[in-house]
Amino acid sequence: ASRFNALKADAVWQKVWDDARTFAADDNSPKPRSYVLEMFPYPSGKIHMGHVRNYTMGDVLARFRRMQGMEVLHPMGWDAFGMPAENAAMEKGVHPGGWTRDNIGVMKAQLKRLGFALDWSRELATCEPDYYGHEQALFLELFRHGLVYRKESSVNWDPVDMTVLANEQVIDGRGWRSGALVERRKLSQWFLKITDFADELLEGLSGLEHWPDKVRLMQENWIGRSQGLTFSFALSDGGSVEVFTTRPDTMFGASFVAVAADHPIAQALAADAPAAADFIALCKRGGTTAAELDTQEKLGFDTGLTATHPFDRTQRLPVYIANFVLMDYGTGAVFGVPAHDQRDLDFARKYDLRVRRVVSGGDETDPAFVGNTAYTGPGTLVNSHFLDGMDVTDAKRTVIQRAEGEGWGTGSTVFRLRDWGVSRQRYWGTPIPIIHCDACGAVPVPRDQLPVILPEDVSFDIPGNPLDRHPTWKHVPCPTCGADARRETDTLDTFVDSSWYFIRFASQPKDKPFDRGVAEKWLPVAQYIGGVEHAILHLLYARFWTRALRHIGMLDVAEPFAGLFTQGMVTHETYSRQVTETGSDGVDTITKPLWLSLDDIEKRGDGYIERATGEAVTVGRIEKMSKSKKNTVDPTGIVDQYGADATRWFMLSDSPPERDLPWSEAGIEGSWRFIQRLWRLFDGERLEESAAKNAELDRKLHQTIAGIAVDIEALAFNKAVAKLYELVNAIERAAPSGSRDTAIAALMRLIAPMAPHLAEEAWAAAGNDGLIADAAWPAVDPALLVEDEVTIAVQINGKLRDTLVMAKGTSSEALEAAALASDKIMRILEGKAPRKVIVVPDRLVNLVA
Ligand code: ANZ
Ligand code: ZN
Repeated sequence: ASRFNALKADAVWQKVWDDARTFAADDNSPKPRSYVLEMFPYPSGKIHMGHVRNYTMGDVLARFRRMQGMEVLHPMGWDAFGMPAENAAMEKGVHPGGWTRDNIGVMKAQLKRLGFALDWSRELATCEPDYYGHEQALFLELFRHGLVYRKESSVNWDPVDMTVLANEQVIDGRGWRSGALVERRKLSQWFLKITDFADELLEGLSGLEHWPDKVRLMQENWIGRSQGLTFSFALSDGGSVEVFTTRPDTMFGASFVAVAADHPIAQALAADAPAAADFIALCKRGGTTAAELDTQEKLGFDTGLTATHPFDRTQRLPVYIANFVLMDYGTGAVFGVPAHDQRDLDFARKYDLRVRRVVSGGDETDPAFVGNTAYTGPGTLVNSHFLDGMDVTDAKRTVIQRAEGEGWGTGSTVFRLRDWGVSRQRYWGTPIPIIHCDACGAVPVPRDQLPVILPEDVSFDIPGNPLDRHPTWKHVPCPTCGADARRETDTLDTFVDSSWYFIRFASQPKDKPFDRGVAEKWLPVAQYIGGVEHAILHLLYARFWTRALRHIGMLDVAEPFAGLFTQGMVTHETYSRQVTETGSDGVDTITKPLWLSLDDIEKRGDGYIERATGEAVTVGRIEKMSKSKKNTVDPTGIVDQYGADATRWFMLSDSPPERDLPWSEAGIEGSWRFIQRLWRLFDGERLEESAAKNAELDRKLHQTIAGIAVDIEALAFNKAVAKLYELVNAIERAAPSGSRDTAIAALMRLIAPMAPHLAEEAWAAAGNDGLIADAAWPAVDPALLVEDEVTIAVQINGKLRDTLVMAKGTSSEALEAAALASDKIMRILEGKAPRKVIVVPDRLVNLVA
């Protein structure tokens, strides 16, 4: 048999598929539809192994469903706006557009080289006007329906680079490029009303049964619905302060009230008390995220005010400004119950405030005692007057009812979710289609003036947003009154681009964002595959966008992704050499690893040495492939060496797809050898028209056909691959027969989703017409799925003593004889005959001794 020339076959079949438009999806096909989608890539330069793994998984499912007779939509495009392009512009002096489009060219060729079954006719790039122009139209539709608004909001401002920084560009409070201390600045920005959909987005999660539980939980926590009570305390100065609590049951344990540094009460106090102003400034220096607030030391400033307890007018609680209260959650003010909230307890210990336990867990030695751990569990109310003896749930309900009855509070729901700020002070993004007029305010760009095209003649030689200083672009007449007006120079968050691309893939008319009828034929996406890093924001925004379009009557789809799968990462060993450097003080020396790439090292004995220096190399942990650790393996080199099919095969074979896949040379070589083994089977001698049967092999084949269909649907590719190995072993062991020929012919189709080039080559060589990509998945003969062997339990007096593997349908007499002949049974019976024998055919033999 000859050798499979993968490189040649790859090129041949990729061209055939391209020319025949084999994988173009037909909107009007009468077949059942399936939309298979992987998260589209950011065109960063070259594809990496993570892409290869992600797209291989989707590809196997897409090809398999086609063979199952479905019309499959499997598109690809580019999430092409974003900061790296601007960084490249600043660092290398290239234009973001040129850089991006060059990268797309390279990466597209790389994807094609892997033979993915993609409908390239639907390719889109979010940086092109024929995509973002429609996005602008959608933005204005949302605006028209009141789902877009403008408000002041703070941003990270780099005073040296004079630019707004994204959160990930702020490192330890400093600008990533300039190293300057970052300031907070207020800017007027655009927001999308995602909070209007908070309830829907939360409730929708329960219907997403084909999503990983952990992703649903992350979304649930992000939305963060809390139910409780909102009410006001009367203050000693005649004013009042409104608080939100999820624990109205703990009311009698309250020992203070605290407001956020931005709260109007704090601000008013700061106006004439410098000490208060200093404290507020101190609070603002720290981080402001909930996570940062949780870990900081709890600090407070006593305002001198007191608050009257609503149930006990004689009780006066001190009012503090506190650094752990957030202004934009609830009402920006709380009452503190140290015994039952850890932050409150830390605070009370520091400022020596009363700690009174009001919920008893029932098992504490001293019910009144509170150590340094707050009790947050369930229990019974104590020290709480009319609430005493109730459990927490009843007490909550009782307090809310009483507050509502007496008119001083209301049961309320609060969400952690904030509205989505979409303004970015960046060049490389979708221009926000708004014109600012001094007389008319913010005016939408009229529909016939869309798209608002991003000017290409910009420079990056000075800091700031190039759109702001472009000589002409922003100066336009007001669409309403004709006066001189200015374009909005902010662009949209790139998460907007990825919030609807799957709709545009399904339908891309020229004159509108999508054709509703066509999009609804394809949507929702049957299977979405991508990285878990998108589990929260991207998926939440896409879900919101889809629901918003439904709300305004543009598309009747509730959830965009019916199935979701988050794949594991591709990992690799790391290599390094220790280097010693003088520390920043110029005196101390520090040792740190210098990371080395596979190209920097070579094998020497059991280990490696660095090529350049000959020094010994430390083999480090297996980690996610990353540029910083230099442990990446470039897919291009691998495909050129081993071919597309071996590369794909390795991506599917070794690890469950949700787990990390350690890259190894031995692994890819093993895959390559297996591809060659398959080829030898396909290319070998075959009996002509032989009638000879091999019942065992027939059964193995049909079990494999049925089994891997289930595995592929469950995305358990490694299991499917394991079954294929078994089948191949069985075929190789089998003597020539008609059954063997049939199994080999079927095997071509079974491997076609995973190793499509080899499959096409073998299919053609075997004289078949058409493409194997269009062939039907082999039919299963249900009769052959039935197991022919059964395990028989052998019991003595009802106790399991041995098991026997017997042919199915073995007679009762034969089972009894086999049981009595078992060594174990003979030993236990010590040569005596049983008093009675009970046989349940195909199940068990019970001997009564
Ligand atoms: C009294 C109380 C007693 C509370 C107790 C908790 C435990 P979740 O569940 O996360 O919604 N809180 C309310 N607004 C806040 C704000 N702006 N900044 C910081 N904390 C705030 O948390 C709700 C609880 O967090 C509320 O219930 C409030 O403290 C606090 F044993 O009220 B609680
Ligand atoms: Zn105007």
